[in-house]
Amino acid sequence: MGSRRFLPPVLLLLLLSVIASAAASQSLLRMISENQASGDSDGLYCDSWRLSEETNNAGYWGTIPARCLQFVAEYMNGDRYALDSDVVAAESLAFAQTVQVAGDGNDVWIFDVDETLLSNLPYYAVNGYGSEEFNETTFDEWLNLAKAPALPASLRLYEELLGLGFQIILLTGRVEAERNATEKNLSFAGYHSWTRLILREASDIGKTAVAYKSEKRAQLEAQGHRIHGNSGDQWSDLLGSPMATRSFKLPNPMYYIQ
Ligand SMILES: *[C@@H]1O[C@H](CO)[C@@H](O)[C@H](O)[C@H]1NC(C)=O
Ligand SMILES: *[C@@H]1O[C@H](CO)[C@@H](O)[C@H](O)[C@H]1NC(C)=O
Ligand SMILES: CC(=O)N[C@H]1CO[C@H](CO)[C@@H](O)[C@@H]1O
Repeated sequence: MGSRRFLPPVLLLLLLSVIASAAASQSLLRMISENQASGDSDGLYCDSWRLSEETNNAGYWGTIPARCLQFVAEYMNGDRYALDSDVVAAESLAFAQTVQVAGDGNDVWIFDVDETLLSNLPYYAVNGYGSEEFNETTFDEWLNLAKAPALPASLRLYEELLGLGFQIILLTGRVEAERNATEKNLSFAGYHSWTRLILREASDIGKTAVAYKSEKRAQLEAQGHRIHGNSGDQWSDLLGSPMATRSFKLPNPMYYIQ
């Protein structure tokens, strides 16, 4: 017979886990309320800030919070960014595989270019990871070097979509004058066989990205294209009417484009 002096093992485990989770939530509270400048609380805060900006809860923001510079630098250079991008690509492919591709050349997948197909991380790494105001002059200089590498997860997805028979349309906020540099680096980075590369024409300058990209999607639909998927690192790549059947948001904690 069991002695009443000892708790049954299940109850003991329950008690221990209650004590452990109470201790964990207390230490969590302590981390949040303690010195806001400490590295730990910055990490915790910045992870929540990142969730907020990725989900568009933050809406427009100009530069990253100053206390998040180290967090964003570590995120962008570490495994987290690569893995987050891999998971987005895997979800995109899982959806793409459910689409009946008709073979009439009208089944379309749209990709944005910057921070979607190509990575400007080498530029942002020497310009404060989004903690500094955007400088169009130095960014355009970088862009014209055409040295942006591919995002590995996007390059794989791109190949898989081509294999499934999708027409790939690239829709970027870059301007016509940058067509050559953009084509050159897309090719050097490994991209090929896109159906169209759409850049801002003179008449598109000054439009918000949402307005410009929605108009281009409307034109594509008017031409008979069915836009199944749309991949972009900005909400402004994806929002607005008409929308793709499914939109896929890639991570980007460095900047926000309206
Ligand atoms: C952009 O960078 C250039 C070169 O460093 C500098 O001369 C210019 O003042 C900067 N512009 C802005 C708006 O910060
Ligand atoms: C782009 O390259 C083509 C040749 O491939 C050239 O004719 C054209 O002038 C170039 N455009 C710009 C804006 O440099
Ligand atoms: C990563 C990559 O392929 N970058 C290339 C971009 O294009 C330039 C030429 O314009 C190449 O020098 C880079 O290697």
